[in-house]
Amino acid sequence: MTRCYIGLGSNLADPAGQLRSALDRMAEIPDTALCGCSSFYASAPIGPGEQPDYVNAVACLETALDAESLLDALQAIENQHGRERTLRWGARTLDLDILLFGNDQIASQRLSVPHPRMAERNFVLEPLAELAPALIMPDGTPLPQLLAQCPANRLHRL
Ligand code: 5RU
Ligand code: CA
Ligand code: CA
Repeated sequence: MTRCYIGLGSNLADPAGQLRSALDRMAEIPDTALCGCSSFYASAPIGPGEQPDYVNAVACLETALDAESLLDALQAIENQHGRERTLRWGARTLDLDILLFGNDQIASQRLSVPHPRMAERNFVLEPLAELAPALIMPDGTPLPQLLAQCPANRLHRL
């Protein structure tokens, strides 16, 4: 079994409801257990353009799937939640990112794990630290060190 951490985000159509529903669906992924979720956080949008505030969280899964099969299952859940892929980095009903997949480092066409920009995003690191405060990244960097170096962005626990 592989312990993985999944980033959840939504800023459209009842974001907290989208995250709750996504957690229910994630608990039903075959050969996979949902073993925890952080608090939900309201967070100012980062990136190009104007868009609504986000609700973000991080969940922990234990899975016997390989990373690509887990990605397939997560993308199916995004699609069930009406995810539209129009603008890159645009507002979305549901975004599910594989942040960490055990200690694997994956660079394939479909997947980059650890998530290549998680160290710059407090809306990822803060909820991850709530679940796993002493986590060590696959490259040996302690999570608390990433947190200390992460740019500030408006974020509060709901
Ligand atoms: C550029 C910089 C693009 C940072 C993106 C989220 C980025 C977001 C999210 C918040 C995006 C990717 N802002 N912006 N939460 N996703 N607060 O989940 F994250 S678009
Ligand atoms: Ca994302
Ligand atoms: Ca994504």
